[in-house]
Amino acid sequence: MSYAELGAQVPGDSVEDDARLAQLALDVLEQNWLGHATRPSPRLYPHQWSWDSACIAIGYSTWNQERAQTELRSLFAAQWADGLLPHIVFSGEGSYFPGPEFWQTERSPNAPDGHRTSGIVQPPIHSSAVLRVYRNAADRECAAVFLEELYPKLVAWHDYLYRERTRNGGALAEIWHPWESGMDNSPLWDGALDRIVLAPADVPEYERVDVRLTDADERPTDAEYDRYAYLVQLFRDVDYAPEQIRATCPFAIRPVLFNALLVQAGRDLATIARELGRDPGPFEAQAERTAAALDAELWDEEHGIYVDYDVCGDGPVAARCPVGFAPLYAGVPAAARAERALEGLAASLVRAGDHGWAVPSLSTDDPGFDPQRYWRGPVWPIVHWVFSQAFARYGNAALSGALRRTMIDLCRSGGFCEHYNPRTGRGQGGEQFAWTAGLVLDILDGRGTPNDERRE
Ligand code: 9WN
Repeated sequence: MSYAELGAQVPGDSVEDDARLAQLALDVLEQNWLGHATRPSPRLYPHQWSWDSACIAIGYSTWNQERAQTELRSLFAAQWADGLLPHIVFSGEGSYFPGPEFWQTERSPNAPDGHRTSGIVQPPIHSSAVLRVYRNAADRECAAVFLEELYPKLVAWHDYLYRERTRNGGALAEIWHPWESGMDNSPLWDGALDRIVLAPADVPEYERVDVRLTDADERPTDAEYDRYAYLVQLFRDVDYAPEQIRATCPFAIRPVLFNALLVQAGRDLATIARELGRDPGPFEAQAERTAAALDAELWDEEHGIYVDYDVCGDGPVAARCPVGFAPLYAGVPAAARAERALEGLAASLVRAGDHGWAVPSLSTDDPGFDPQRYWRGPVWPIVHWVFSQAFARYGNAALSGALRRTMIDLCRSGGFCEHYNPRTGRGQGGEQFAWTAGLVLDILDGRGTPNDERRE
């Protein structure tokens, strides 16, 4: 089926009881509210996570401005002196592996006083979230104070990424741990992780908590966790010094999704700078350099998709997942290439039971596809949110709407879960999931396009 036919087949939005669903989403956020931030899920993830929080703030933004601002303020309060925005800010309660005693980030001179955090990052969607919160705010005076306060922190975060996470003058950011991608056990990391051969003595002592709390079949394997823990130990051993990690880390990847989000975030940071009367030039230039590098270095002409680059393996990552179309979200490809990528994205859609078109995290015809195992098949709300905006940006309102309706339908029937089975639509992973609720609130708010496409 062609892209155009698929779009034409999608039925129009039929909103049944969106107000009720919004209230349920707000209830989930309330249940996860820690008093200063929102945990992703009551049992599985009892602390604050970086890209979850950005999505949660986007969700709060039209419903509760103060919460949205507090969410982002508390995340950035734990930013490191060198600009690193940690992927977890520990809340003091709740069991999670790896906890602060495993990370030992106090070894780094850059770690913040008074906050316990992890020592790695997550995808940089924060400038986009801050801009969204600012634009949706009803109390303009408070919003202006918020924007002024967050601006230097966002600048430091982007500076960190361009200073520490690029090399040889390149404009694509790299990750040093699968958790930094936000897509922990995606097959995208298999090749790089397979090269890390561990003797038993190399693996630090640890005990998983996740498999006690949720179905082990829906989680990464023990072999993957050994490597996750090994990499953290490696960072810990060099006191989280970025130059040493860059020189020695056996895992370094330039991911498509991470960089696509960075392009949009850079443009949004430029808009914020303009709003505040500062110079947007440096952020526009960074965003356009990263966009150009994505298009020039990561496009795979043979398969018509963008592919991650394995820095240590010195070549493109062999695995291909639908997130390889993420540059569409940031409007990176033009003309024929965009058309081909949109066709490819549309061809990757599957019917999630009776719930409509869904983007699986791995193609259902990939030999490694598993409808339950985390980032190896299940449908993730963040991926739907990204691609509903991608379709909207390129003018396919029907498919954009279809992806939004699917998310609404999945949550209405199965609750706000961590991820969903792409064959049946069954909710899986953690329950009462905050960023699922946050993104659904944004979807219900009817916003279908990235920030720079919107009208004021
Ligand atoms: C590790 C919190 C996070 C999400 C990630 C998701 C999962 C953590 C884990 O949960 O990762 O950061 O323990 O599995 O993969 O995207 O931010 O919801």
